[in-house]
Amino acid sequence: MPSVRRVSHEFLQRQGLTTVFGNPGSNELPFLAGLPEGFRYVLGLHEGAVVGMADGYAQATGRPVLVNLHAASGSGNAMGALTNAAASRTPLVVVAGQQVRPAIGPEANLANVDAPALMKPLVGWAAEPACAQDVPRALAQAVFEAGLQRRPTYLSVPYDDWDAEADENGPAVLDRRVERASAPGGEQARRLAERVAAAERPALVLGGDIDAAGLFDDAVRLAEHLGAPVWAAPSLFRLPFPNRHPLFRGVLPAGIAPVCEAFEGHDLVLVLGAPVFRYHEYLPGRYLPEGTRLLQVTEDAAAAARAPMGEALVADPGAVIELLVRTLDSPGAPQERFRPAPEPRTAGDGLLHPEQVFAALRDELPGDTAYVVESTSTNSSWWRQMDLRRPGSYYFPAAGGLGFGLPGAVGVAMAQPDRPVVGVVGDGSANYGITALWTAAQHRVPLTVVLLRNGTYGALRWFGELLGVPDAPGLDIPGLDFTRIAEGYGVRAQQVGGVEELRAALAERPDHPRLLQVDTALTTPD
Ligand code: TZD
Ligand code: CA
Repeated sequence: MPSVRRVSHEFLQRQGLTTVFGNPGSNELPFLAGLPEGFRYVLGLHEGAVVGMADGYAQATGRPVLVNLHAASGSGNAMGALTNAAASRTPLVVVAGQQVRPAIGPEANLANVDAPALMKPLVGWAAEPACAQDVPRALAQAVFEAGLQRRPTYLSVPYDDWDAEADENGPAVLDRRVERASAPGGEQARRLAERVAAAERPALVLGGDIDAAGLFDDAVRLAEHLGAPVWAAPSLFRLPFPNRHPLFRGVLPAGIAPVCEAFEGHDLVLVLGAPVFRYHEYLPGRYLPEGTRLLQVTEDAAAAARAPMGEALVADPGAVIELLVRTLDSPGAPQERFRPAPEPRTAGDGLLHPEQVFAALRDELPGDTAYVVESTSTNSSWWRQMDLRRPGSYYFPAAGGLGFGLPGAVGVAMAQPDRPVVGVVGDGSANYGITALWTAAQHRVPLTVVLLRNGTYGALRWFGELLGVPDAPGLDIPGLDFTRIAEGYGVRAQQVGGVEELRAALAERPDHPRLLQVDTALTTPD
């Protein structure tokens, strides 16, 4: 019989999980022994960066990705990054090493005492196989659960298991295939179409899942077919709709009262591919205006179950879009043109306004550029200036956990080598995932990082005002020079002065990573 390791490696190969993002320790080495031809191990120097890179890579490829972490300490370091992967529904398969079986109970050094429990709230499924012979099957389950649930999964494997002989049924996992189809049934489809057809002023709310599922263009078809206004769901992590499209109304504000206000006058709100809703600021009020009904269509059964209002249908939003376009009449709404961006605002004191930076990105970079954004106080400036019309154009840390921006940009760029990728990262955010620069340099990833340096945690200054805390300590971050930090990790860097210098730099297309540091004025997120 082949070893547990051999069967497991072959399973991963057959499933196409051959790019591994990891940071190993002693417990993990036996899994990595004799990795077959075709595997690629992408080393990250900190587990937060490892998971952030894997998250970006998995989102951009749309496929499950293997992550290799070290026991409890490595898994613990990855927790913050996993909050984002859980919220963006990224299928990461985390395989962590464990001490040998006899050493776990006595808590030898590097034993992960209750490994599944450590990770449970953040992953959709976590396990440590009960015996070595169950490892290949459990690994298969980790991969399939990640794909079906669209959530990270976690498998802890005692390192003496890999050398064990597989039992005769072990190789049975090699031929497994697990798929899901979830079009609404006949009666559900009829009711849904009737509800939407009967609405006099329907509105659409689209979540990040729409872009993740490759439904960006389908969403445009549906909106134009219905002539309905479109919002992006609150706490947006991927853009589901062209942001300058005449039907686009922007990202919903992440508070109960303002969301209710936005829906005023609409009798039906159809939410596709989003939880209802990921609010942020606590701004209490009614969930919905009088006379507004809400209907949520999502593949995420947990999101349907936990929503505090409305009806929900757990189904593939793609199948529902298709159904509505096919069965409903179009009012034939006249098509206006895409809205132009306004003149960018300017700032004094030799600083650039973030709007000037974003206008430069918009004008100088190709229309299919993918942006990974982690700059929190510049949110409104971003949407005022950008013009994103393509699928997969925008990624943001889905749970607001900083440390996704730089690693996520590296992962997206590795997944899409032919597409320009730009990380737009604040001087605060950059520190949480800074080690990803090293991986970018080692793999010569052609990534541009635009580092916005305003010397402070800008969004927290704004939040402080909102919460009546104008005098909180620990908000300023002077004395950081990311050109020198980047150079230390092997990434070429440049301090950029004015708009013209920025535009000239952006017009270049180097085949290696680079960082452009821009000193910017402080703005507010809304
Ligand atoms: N730690 C982690 C892991 N995630 C967080 N979200 C925070 C801390 C808190 N936080 C925010 O929510 S925004 C922010 C922090 C520290 C400031 C980010 O600063 P920045 O961007 O320089 O990247 P702005 O544009 O100056 O706000
Ligand atoms: Ca900042």
